[in-house]
Order: sequence, then C-alpha cells, then structure tokens
Amino acid sequence: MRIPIAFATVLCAALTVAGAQQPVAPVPKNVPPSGMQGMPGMQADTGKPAPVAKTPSDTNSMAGMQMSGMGHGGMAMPIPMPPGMPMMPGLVGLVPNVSSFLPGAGVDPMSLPAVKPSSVARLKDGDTLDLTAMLVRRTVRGHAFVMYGFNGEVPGPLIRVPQNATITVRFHNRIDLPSTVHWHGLRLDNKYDGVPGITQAEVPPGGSYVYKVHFPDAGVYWYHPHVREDIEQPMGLFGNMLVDSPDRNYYSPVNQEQALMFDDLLVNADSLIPFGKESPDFALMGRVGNVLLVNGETRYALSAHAGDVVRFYLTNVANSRTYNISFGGAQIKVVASDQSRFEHEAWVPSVVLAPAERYVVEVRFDHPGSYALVNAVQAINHYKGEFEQEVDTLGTVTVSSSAAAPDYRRQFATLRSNAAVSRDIAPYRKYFNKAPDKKLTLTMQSTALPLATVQFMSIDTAYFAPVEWVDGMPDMNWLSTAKEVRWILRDDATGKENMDIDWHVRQGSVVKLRIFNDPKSFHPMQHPIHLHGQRMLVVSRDGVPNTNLVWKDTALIPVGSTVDLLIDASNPGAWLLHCHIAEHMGAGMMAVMHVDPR
Ligand SMILES: [Cu+2]
Repeated sequence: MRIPIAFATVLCAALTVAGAQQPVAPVPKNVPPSGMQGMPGMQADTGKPAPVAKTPSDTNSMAGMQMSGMGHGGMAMPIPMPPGMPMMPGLVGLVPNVSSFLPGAGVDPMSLPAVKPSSVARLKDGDTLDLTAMLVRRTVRGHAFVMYGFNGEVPGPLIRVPQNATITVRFHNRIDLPSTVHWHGLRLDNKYDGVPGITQAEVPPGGSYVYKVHFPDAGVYWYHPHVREDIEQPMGLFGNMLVDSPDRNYYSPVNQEQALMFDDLLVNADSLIPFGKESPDFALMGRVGNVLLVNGETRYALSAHAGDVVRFYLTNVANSRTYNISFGGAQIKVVASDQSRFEHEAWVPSVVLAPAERYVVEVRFDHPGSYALVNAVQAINHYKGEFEQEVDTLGTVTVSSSAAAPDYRRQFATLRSNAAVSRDIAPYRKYFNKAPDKKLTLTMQSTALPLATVQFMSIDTAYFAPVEWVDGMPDMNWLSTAKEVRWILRDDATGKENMDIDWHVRQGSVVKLRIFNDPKSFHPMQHPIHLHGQRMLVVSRDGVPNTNLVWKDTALIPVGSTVDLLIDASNPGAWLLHCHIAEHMGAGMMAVMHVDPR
C-alpha cells in the first residue's frame, strides 16, 4: 500500500520550512495483517498459505548501517539502520542524554560459562528451587558477548508444576544490577510479586530473596525481573512456567510439546548496542532488536514425524516487538492464552503476540518436508511512506517420512468447546454491559526531543497503523530517553497520571476498566497493558463484544481503540498496572491498583 503523498518530499518540507504549517498526509485506512477483529490476537482465516520467507540474515542485514558519531559516554555508537534507510539529517551526531551500560563491564566473555539451553525443572507442591541471575557468555552470529541467564540458562529453567502447587524459590542476584523476580500472570500472594518499592526492596548485586510461588490456574506463565526490564530481559533473564491441570483431558493429546520464547536483540556487526544507564533509551518505540531469537537462538529447529501434532506454548518476551507467528502453512489451532483455555478452540492462519502475551496452539505437520516458523508483519517504511511485507524465518520444523505414532489426526480435526471455561465466566456475564468503573487514556508527552525528531513525528502521526510492527526509525528512537519522553496512563475521572493514580477496589468486586489509546497523541502506538495478580476478560473492543473469551493478564490496546476489560479483583494487595513495553514503563507508564481485603 502506498501513501498518496511522497513522504520524502513531506519530510524535506518539514525540515526546511521552519515555522511553516505542517503538511498533512491523508490517513490511510490501513489494517495490519493481524486480527484485531474478532478473537483477540488472532488473524481472520484467509485460507492463504503463509508467504515465502527470507532468512533472518536477509531481512535483518546490517547493511546500510550508518555511524551517528560519538555516543553514550563518548564511545563510537553506530546505530544499525534498516537497509536502504538513511539516518535523519537533523540527527546525525546527536547522542542520547544518558551514559551507556552493558552487562559485565571489563569482564572477558571467554572467562564466563557458555550459556546453556533451558532445562526443565519439574517441581511438586512444597519443593524448592534455587534461581541465580548470573553473567553468561552468549555467542550471537559468531561474536561472544557478556549477557545474563538464570542458572546459566537462556531461557531460564522451565518450571513445570501441578495446578495449586506452592513452591519456594530462593533467588540469588549475581549480576551487576539490582533485580527482583516477577511471576508474570500468577495470582499469588502480593508480597511475592517482585515489584520494587511496592512489594519488596530491590535485591542488590550479591543479595538473595525467598519467594513463595503459588499456581492457582493451569496455563503458561513466565518469570522475569521487575528492575530495569529494558536491560535485564533482553540480556537473557526470562523463563517459562507451565502449570498442569489435574484434568488429563485439559488439552487434546499431542505427540510433542514445545515452549517457544520469542525475543529480539539489538546488535551491530560485533557489538551489543549499549543501554541507557540512568534511564532507558529507545523510549519512543521501545528497543526493537534486529536479530530475532527463539529460546535465545537465531535458528529454532524441531524434528517431527509426518502427522505429528505439536502443542506450542508461545511467549513474547521482547521489549517492544509484537509478533505474528505462523508455521509454514501448517494448520494452527489456538486453544488457550494467558490464564485459561478459550471458550472455543479455533483455526487461525497466524498468532499475534504482543509483549508478555502467551498463546497455546496445536499444529499438525501432515506431510514430510520442512515448515518455516515465520514472523510476517506489515511494516511501515517511515521514510518512503509505504507499507511493506516483512517476513522473517525464525526456524524450521523438519518432518520425516515416518508416520506419527499415535496418530492424533481425528482429535486434531475436532474443535473443542470448553464448557468449564464458559461456566467459570458465567457469573461475570451480568457485568459485561455495565458502565465502566474506571477509565484510562493512553497518551504521551515529549520534552526536549531534537527538533528533527519532533518534526518527523508530527508528520508520521498522520499515517499511524493500529499496531506498530517494527521500529522504522531507530536513530530518533535511540535518542529518546525517559528524560525526553513521558508515557502516560491518565485516569479520565481525576486527571491523575501514572503513579499518582491510587485506585482502591474491594476484594471480590468486578471492575470494568475502559482503556482508550489516544490516536492524537504525539506518538500513537499500541500498548500491551498488563495487570499484576488478578485475571481479566477482554469483553469488547470498540464496542464490539468478544464472543470467545479467555482469562488474560495482558491485553493489546491498538492505536485509536477503546478496549473494555473486566477485572476479577479477587486477590488482595497493591498491584501494578502497566504497559509491558519495557521502555514505556521505564518512562512512567504504570499505576497501582489496590485490592482491599473484604
Ligand atoms: Cu506502551
């Protein structure tokens, strides 16, 4: 799709005609290839096969990389630019207003243990796990870097427990930043939620902290630090938790199970791009990496037999990137998301995952050959003013000619309805159409951004997409830090913003929260909003009721949309509500909801 006005012309006009009225480009009726209609996170079934994919080295090429001069504490700072994309002339030579940070300053990566793949920690009620955040050596495209891992692993150990278990986790911080562990999506005891300043103090380097982690709901969860997520997560501190239902038929039978954690990393030819030390950089759009990773590796590989049904647990752990995942044309059945199964299983051609979201899908590989695990999105080329298909192959499923045993073809062909989920939701239906109890507007403020950035952004806003798929302007994004950009949750009723919002609701109440993502803000962008310690339903978007519900803890709020969330405020304590784009939270986008005990 082409924007009617040549963007370069518009840009030049904006940069050269100081004080002139900004040209206004018409707003295209663009719709990304996501399914923001119908089932949340799902693409409408087009029946078309997935597009032919390029390899990551094609699409994430460092070619076209430009030098932006000295940056971050005086070191040369080349910001990788997408191929064919020039740096903004007004930004050349500028550097972010922070000093630079990378893990393990002065540590020789070769002196560290090489990172290990994730192990499975099968634990039962009452068990104890030691979890140590530590420095590891990771090799990305032939270059060894000092990064982080839990117990030396990336992802960290996959914690697999029965529903209703409580385990003890002794967390040891052996990295060079303070840290904590947040148990994302769990309705656990507030004091173990891992949020510094609200439920505990930061664990300093060398320190330890003991968590009691309770698992009330079956599903797929993940753990990660709640201190400088913009650094600690992309450097490797994340892991999954799988909570098994006692119901043996909770899911359909499958031949294999696989947990996939999607991540991206921002690198130049031979260096990691440093982080802002005093506050996050890349504060506008979040740090969007140029190397896509599955379970910490640039190439995911799986072997299967012809006819195998594989259940994939998908988790997006990226700072900012939203994925749109498919499996080389293989049929995908979506069965569950963050905290429960869907009411009704459904066929989808792809799965959209915002940061922190999880989806459980079953995929049948019915014939021998190879299937590409693909991320396919419609990117905006901000410089040309065009939308273009961006397709990355993240890995391959190689299917042999030997036949699946057992053969689950028949079970796979059946779309189940989960009456237990509908029964669980039934008592909440009477609240679906009530007036909102709380209303939030998502917006932002900028102060002191470079003039070229401000001018560019005001034009860019004219053709925003409902979902921002990639970072098309890394140079200006890099320059923005939490000192220049403030992301805002604004309470419509009081005008209070972010941590000044001090909501109190009664335990046992059902809270309808309406969130509006203001398209007229300086930089409209989607926000994955996460509520700690509770569960919620996405009951409608833009007034259209959701007819296939699932319990969630994270909901993507597209640009210009109004989303109604129904929160089951069952768990007492002080709980964070925030955007899960790490840099947006680092630039203020969080509030506290107190659930007061009955
Ligand atoms: Cu955000």
